[in-house]
Amino acid sequence: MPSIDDLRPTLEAANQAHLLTFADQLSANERDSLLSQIAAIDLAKLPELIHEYVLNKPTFELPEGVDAAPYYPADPTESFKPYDAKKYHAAGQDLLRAGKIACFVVAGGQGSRLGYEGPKGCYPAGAVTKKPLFQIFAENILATAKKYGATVPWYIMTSPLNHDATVAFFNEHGHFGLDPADVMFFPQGTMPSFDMASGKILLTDRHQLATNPDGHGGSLTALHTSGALDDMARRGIEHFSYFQVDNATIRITDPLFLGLHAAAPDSSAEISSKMLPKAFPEERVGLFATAGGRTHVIEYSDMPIELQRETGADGRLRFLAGSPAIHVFGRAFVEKVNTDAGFDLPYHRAEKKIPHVDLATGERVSPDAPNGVKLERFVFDALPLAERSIILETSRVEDFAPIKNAEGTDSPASSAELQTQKAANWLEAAGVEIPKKSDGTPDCVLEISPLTALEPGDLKGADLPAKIEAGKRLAL
Ligand code: UD2
Repeated sequence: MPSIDDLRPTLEAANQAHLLTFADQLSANERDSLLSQIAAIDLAKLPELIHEYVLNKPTFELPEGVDAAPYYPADPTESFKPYDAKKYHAAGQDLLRAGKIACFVVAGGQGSRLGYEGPKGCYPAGAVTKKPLFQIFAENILATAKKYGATVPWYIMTSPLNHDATVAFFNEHGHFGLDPADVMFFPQGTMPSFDMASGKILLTDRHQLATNPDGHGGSLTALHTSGALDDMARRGIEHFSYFQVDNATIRITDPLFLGLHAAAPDSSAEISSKMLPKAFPEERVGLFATAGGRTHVIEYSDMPIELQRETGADGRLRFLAGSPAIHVFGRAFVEKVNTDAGFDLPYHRAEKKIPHVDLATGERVSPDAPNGVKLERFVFDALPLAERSIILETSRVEDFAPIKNAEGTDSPASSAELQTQKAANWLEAAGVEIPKKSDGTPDCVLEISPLTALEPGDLKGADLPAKIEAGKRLAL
């Protein structure tokens, strides 16, 4: 552990000596804790980082020659990119059967928009059962393992803020029936949070630096440093499915997606993505694009609105492909980027209200306007590192029912409606009569556990009612 005298000159050079303001008043334990937090920061890189991202707002330049990214349509007979869906579905199933697929959820986010205190994965999300998101995912993985007769390990990225609570939740619930040996938790990295005006790192307590999780892009580093990639290699895992903790209907192990990722001629099996067609031009989603032969996700706020409104000859939006943050990664790719000297994803800047200690008075301040800057990395910034990356179209009902906000779009209520619609489609296809409201949506609340069916075909032979009564709540 470095001493205060060791650290002071380095801190002064980085304009961060204020972190020692209260050092003389701390207990020995508090001082040790402060010093180890400071020692964990790359002080040499700090001044440049602060200049570029905190004191200035980096300007985004649209990559030269930017164009809409091609994608595999949900309907494999579409004339613009027809493909043999059966073949790729079978290729994905072969990978599952051979035990070469793992699952990876990023669950380190703070979830403040939802106003829920605990880890977001503990949120009661099932439309009927209110089972937690983590249980829905666990059932998905259990059902996949059973269907394909293979072990499907699950890697869960937490953050230092919710790690213990997440692990305790799994322990309390017996890992939802999964073998604990096949579930690995690891916390992501953090970044210091900065004062917006001065670029100084904020203190949340006299001995405590303000920090924030380093973004889902930090997962690519954390997979390496935690030993998760080594664990995958030991198990013979070749690819892993990447998903966000807020998505209640994600098809975690979609054989078609896995098969296209691993075997399509225009895929280098490094990173693949699913896309959702934008509902309207101004929809706030990241957009898939190509430039210089590589795939990118460009944030809606960085994409000129004229381009977002442009339509093609068929009348559809030119930049149609929005990102629901569903990917498959090749393990070898993530290993490779971690050993490349130049692997350095850009930072994104967010202005936030950050409670902190006033350096002059030692009092805690809770600002009512943004006073600080948090820096995060985004996982999709790794897309251009992949040589050839494919995109598969999916649908909101089948694959995307996120819970992000307390009300309105992407809320528990909208997620429950999507879960119901998905279940209704599957049941209808199996011959069950579904009651409808005047707008055509189901007049009932439905939820199908992944243990009952992972895909519509799994309902064949299940014990199903002939008809569902209006207003009924039914979990299968
Ligand atoms: C993300 C995407 C958006 C769209 C949407 C789909 C960004 C910037 N935007 O928006 O384009 O694809 O998702 O749902 O990504 N997380 C961590 N650690 C962190 C930060 C986030 O694990 O440090 C996880 C978080 O737990 C969640 C996911 O990443 O599972 C998304 O995080 P978010 O809620 O900040 O992103 P969101 O919904 O604004």
